[in-house]
Amino acid sequence: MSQSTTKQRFGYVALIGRPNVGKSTLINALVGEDLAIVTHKPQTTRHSIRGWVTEDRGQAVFVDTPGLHSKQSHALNQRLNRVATASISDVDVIVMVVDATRWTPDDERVLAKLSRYPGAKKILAFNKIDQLNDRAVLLEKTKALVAECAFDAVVYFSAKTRRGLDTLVDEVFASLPEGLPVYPADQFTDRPVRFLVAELVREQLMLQLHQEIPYGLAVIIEGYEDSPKRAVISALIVVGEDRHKGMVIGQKGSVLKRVGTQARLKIEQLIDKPVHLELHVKTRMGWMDDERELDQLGYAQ
Ligand SMILES: Nc1nc2c(ncn2[C@@H]2O[C@H](COP(=O)(O)OP(=O)(O)OP(=O)(O)O)[C@@H](O)[C@H]2O)c(=O)[nH]1
Ligand SMILES: [Mg+2]
Repeated sequence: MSQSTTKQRFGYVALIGRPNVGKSTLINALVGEDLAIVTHKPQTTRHSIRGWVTEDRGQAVFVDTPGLHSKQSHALNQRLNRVATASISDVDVIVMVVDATRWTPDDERVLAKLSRYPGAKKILAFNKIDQLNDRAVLLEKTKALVAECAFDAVVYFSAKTRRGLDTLVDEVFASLPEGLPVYPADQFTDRPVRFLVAELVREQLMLQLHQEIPYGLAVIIEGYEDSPKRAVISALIVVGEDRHKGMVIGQKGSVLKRVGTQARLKIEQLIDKPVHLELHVKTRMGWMDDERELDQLGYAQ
């Protein structure tokens, strides 16, 4: 069949899985942009984020989701699970992302959800094969999982090294219905720059703060003045307890300074111009359990 008569495909593809399996790393690798923040800590992602890939054969709109987890210690965590579950309810393809080196009870819970979506094609996607030692164990696991759930395809890849990614993309396009692209080919996400900027600040906070502190932080952009030469951005870091404020600021402001510098460099890469970034810290007591605060901070219900 010639190119012109080949029907294009279009559809939505949710990436779901427990925290830390590499969903955000995967969407970035697929889209070819740093769209979703990535850290080595679980529960990094807090929003569903769409990023699309446009090719001659059509357009696949990937949806990154928060990691589904059983420890719902705060109202925020419950919202994150709801966001992830809502993201899979109306898609054409569900990609269940799994860490090829480790299966956990949280993976089991994600698997149990899949049967509720009989209308979607399902792909079992083993990530992190660059870290895999024992192929035999993985093949056994694959057999057991395929027996348990009717997957349409199984793929093995590394989002980090990109090995095997083409096969995943082929399987995704093969599973999409016919249709024409809906989103502009010269864009890659429907999230505004302000959102991506706030996330880049939160990424640095997640990386540079320890124990429970990064989980109790949120970032909002309070000011964004854009001119052709530079952007002046003011971001507010919200902490849920007064004692966290000093830790975020650090001795003589050292932590905040490091966070600001690293985040600024990444924001400059994103918007391709010099950035002046101001960071402020404010306590909003118990925001993680306050439904109104969660609304105001932009967390979906
Ligand atoms: N070795 C290796 N590490 C990977 C790979 N993919 C992701 N990682 C690492 O796994 C960690 C978690 O990656 P994320 O992409 O943030 O995982 P996530 O599933 O989005 O996590 P949540 O947002 O918390 O649900 C990071 O340290 C990544 O660098 C891979 O293919 N190989
Ligand atoms: Mg993530």
